[in-house]
Amino acid sequence: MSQQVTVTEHILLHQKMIPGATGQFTRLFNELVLSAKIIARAVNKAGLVDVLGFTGDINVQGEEVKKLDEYANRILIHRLSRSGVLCAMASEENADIIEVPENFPRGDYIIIFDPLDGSSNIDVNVNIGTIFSIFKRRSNSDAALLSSDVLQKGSEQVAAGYILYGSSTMLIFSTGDGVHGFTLDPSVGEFILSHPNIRIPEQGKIYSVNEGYERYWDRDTKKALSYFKSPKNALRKPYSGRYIGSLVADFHRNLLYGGIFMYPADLRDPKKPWGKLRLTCECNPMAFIVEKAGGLAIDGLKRILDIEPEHLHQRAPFFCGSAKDVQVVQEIFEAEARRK
Ligand code: P6P
Repeated sequence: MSQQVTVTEHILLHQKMIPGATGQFTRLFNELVLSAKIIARAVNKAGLVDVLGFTGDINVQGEEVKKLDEYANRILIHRLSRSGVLCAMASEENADIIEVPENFPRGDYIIIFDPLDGSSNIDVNVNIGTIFSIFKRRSNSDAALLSSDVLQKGSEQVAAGYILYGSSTMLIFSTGDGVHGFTLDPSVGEFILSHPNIRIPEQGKIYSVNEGYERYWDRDTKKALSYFKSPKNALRKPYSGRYIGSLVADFHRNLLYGGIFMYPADLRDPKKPWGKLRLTCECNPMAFIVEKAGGLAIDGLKRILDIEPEHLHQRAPFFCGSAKDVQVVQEIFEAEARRK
C-alpha cells in the first residue's frame, strides 16, 4: 500500500504538535468524518432513491428545506452529540443553539455547521457541501454555557473546513497549521490525503459573483467587478467569470486555481444591506481556510475573522480569495470610505 495517509492518522500526527491536546479533538473529528461518509452515501444515491424534492418545511432562513438538507442535519446532530466532547452545536437549519442532550458526556468544543450548503443545486447534480467551524468554549467548563462561547470572532476558530460532495467526495480543513485536502476512497471507506498543504495562488484569473443582482450592489462592488472585467487590470486581460451558485464548489475551485469569490451587500432591502451569506457557518470557516492557504477574506473594508458576531444567523458581505485580488477590492472600498 503506497504512503496513504488517512485523515485520522493526519489528525493524530498534528495532535502531537498541539500542546495540551487531549485527544478530544480527534474524537470530534472522527464523528465529523463518519457523518461525511454517511451523507456522501445519501448524496451519491440522491438520484436513485426518494431523497430528492422538498419536505414542505421552511427553515429559519425562510428557505424550503430539501430532504437531503434535513437528512444531513439530522445525521450531523446525531453523530456529533455522541462525540462526548461538545458543549454546544449550531446549525444553519436550526434557529437556536443545539444543546448536547443531558445523557451524553460533554466537553469544551463547540461546532457550527451548514449541513448541506448549495442545496438548491441538489436536483441538478451540482456539487454541494457541508461547512463546519470549530471553537473551544471560553467560559469555565463547570459554568452554564454563555452565548459568547458560541458567538466568537472567526479568528478564534481552532479548526474549520468543508466536505465537497461531487465527482469525488473531498474533505478540506485546517487546524491552523496549513490547509489539507483528503479524497474519500469509497472502496475502503477512508479519506486519504490527496492535497497536502494547499496554497491559493497570490493572484487569480477568475471572478465568481451572481451578476444578475448587479443593479442592487453598492458602487464599490460595481467598480470592483468592472476592474476584474477590464483588460487594464493587473492581469492585462479580463478575468473569466465562473459561478455555479454553490459556495463550496465555487470556493474550492478558486482555492485551487486562484481567483475571487464575491457575495456583496444587497441594497434591495435597506434594513438588510448585508447580502446572503451567513457569518458563522459560511463566511468564518471559508475565511479561516483561505487565510491559512495564503489568501484573504473581507466584508469590503473589514477582515471577516475580526467581525464580532451579534447573533447566530447574522449575514455579511463576503469577498474572499487570492490575496492580490481581495486587496484590489479593499483599496476600492477604502478609497470610497475616505471620500465620504
Ligand atoms: P445566489 C446556497 O444557497 C448559497 O448559500 C451558497 O452556497 C451560494 O454561494 C449562494 O447561496 C448562491 O446564492 O443568490 O447567487 O443564488
